[in-house]
Amino acid sequence: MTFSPRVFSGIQPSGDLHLGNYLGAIRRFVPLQETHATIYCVVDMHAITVWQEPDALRRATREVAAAFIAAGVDPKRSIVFNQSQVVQHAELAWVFNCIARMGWMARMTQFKDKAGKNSENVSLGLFAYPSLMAADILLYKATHVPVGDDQKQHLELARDIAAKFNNDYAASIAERDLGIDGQFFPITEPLIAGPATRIMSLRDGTKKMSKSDPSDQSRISLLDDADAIAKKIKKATTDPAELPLELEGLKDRPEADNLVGIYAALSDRTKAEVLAEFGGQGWGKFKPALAELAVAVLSPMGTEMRRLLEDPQTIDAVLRDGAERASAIAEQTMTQVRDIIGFIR
Ligand code: AQP
Repeated sequence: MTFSPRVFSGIQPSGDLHLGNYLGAIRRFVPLQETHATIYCVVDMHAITVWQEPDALRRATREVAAAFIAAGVDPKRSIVFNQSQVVQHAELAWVFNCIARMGWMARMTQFKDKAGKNSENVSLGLFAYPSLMAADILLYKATHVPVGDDQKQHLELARDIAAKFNNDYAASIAERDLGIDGQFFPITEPLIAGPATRIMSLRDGTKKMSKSDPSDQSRISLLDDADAIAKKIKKATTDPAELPLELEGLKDRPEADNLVGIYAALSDRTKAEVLAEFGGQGWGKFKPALAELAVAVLSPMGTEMRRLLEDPQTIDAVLRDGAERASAIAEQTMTQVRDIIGFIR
């Protein structure tokens, strides 16, 4: 017997959704609906690991839900909800806080990047973030998680937590016959592939495109209109050389590599195919072509997001319905976890 194929992925409502979130994650959610049971979550409890204005958090939560739907996620086929409505996420995260080791958490590069020199002063939640992420995934016994490359280390930690739980409680799992080949939790596989696993900032090709970058010019927001998208691409930092003919020529040219990667991802081609068309040409040719492509792909989605956001009550109803369906699965897992651990109920 094996775990049935199930996908879980989450996005934080922590600011403007951007092209990196779309290409690295959201866009890939849609075809998975054909092959897997799919659960897509707006992870609002993750967002509050750094300060969020309450009204901005509500707005951003609806914006992420609208992006899922506008990109093609069908909330009838998939479960679409916000994390805080399913309390079992917090409950399982606590159990995992007691499974994960301090040393494992201390190695997380995203915590080090986000805390910077200020690590004494950031929230305990930011440190424990990967444990909540493991709970998000494993509450649904998800077998696959589509994420961008920046989340790879957190996913490895989720695998370590699942393996330690399976091992620590092996006897209890076997006694209750709750395992599949002895495993209560699956060892989840990341789905990280293609030319867009890490989209970089438009201002600095060595930095990840991110919601929390203070410069709006660093990212293409999913709510940018056609004009703003084209302007940002036109102004994107580049080097003076023309585009190379071969992939090898993108080495040590982070900005060129990033823009070619974005073109490849948006046109469903490889970077080599893009260079076969544009190699030898200058930015004056390539940037307008990229702007046209980005506008063609992104602006219908932005328009649909804006339309959906005009009716927040309908979005809230989708999230409530998704939360009910998610809760049914989550409670089943937690009932078993409580028994395995030895909690009386
Ligand atoms: N630059 C990126 N390229 C490719 N994928 C990316 N993702 C994020 N940035 C890029 C993917 O988007 C999903 C959601 O990410 P998240 O909101 O949970 O948190 P994050 O990875 O920390 O994203 P941001 O935009 O950088 O947010 P802030 O600035 O708030 O930390 C994930 O699958 C992620 O891999």
